Amino acid sequence: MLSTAIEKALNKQITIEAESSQIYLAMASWAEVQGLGGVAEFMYAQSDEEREHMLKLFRYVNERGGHSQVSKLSAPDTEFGSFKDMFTTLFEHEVFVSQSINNLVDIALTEKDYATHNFLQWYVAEQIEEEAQARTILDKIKLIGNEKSGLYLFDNDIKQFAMVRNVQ
Ligand code: OFO
Repeated sequence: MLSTAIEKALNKQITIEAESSQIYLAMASWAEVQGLGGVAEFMYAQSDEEREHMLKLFRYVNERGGHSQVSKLSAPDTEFGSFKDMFTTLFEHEVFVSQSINNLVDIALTEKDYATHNFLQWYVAEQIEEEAQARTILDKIKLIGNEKSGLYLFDNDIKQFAMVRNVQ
């Protein structure tokens, strides 16, 4: 059985993961209309992944005798200036999500809920991966600068990231 504090914190994380999915969907749409098909595919895949993260938490809360909540979501930004700005936003968002997961781990320990603590380790590992991936992408973008040919290759390259993560 989940304590009220854990149930509340897990439901807050459900909202954060659902909002992450919306944020990346908005990024997919922006990239697609800019003609960046590879980036768009990557963002569509990220958006799907975030929905999976949300559902995993959702099912866990009910499985442990809590009640998962479907809440109102904040509308994401829909304009990103440049693809570099967009990936910077993605990186910063992942850092924010990692902090939120860390807070959850803290609450699980305070509540002596070792099952939830164990469950959350998957998210801890996932966040390490997602932050590392975003950092690698930003490094590539810095290398390209404003070069058009570089952007073309990058747009092609980034599809690989989405494919690698989908088979993991
Ligand atoms: Fe849910 O992993 Fe990104 O945010």
